Amino acid sequence: RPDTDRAGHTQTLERTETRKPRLWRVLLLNDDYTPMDFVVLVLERYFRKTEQDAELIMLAVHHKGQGVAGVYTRDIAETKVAQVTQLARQEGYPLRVLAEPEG
Ligand code: NFA
Repeated sequence: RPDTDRAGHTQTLERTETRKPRLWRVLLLNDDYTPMDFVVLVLERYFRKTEQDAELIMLAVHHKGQGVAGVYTRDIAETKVAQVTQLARQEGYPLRVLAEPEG
């Protein structure tokens, strides 16, 4: 659609419907070296889990290989991946964190 008419006047089209953004899962992957306490701390600090929920999620990742830390819009999910990866590397841990689209 051109944004001006033949006279050069700006054309507008109102839209009243909004669409929900696609959501992204942030996944934690298991490894043999990252301490369990560090994974729990990450889940509490970056994903706002209670200590009890954080422990359950950490153990699920430990036993099943991966698990969902949280679900966010793309920018927020990518920021959490970057922040957690940076902290893990700073501490010398190989923890892998990634975001994948839901649905
Ligand atoms: N498997 C790690 C250990 O035994 C703990 C861990 C859990 C690491 C979840 C990464 C993710 N120390």
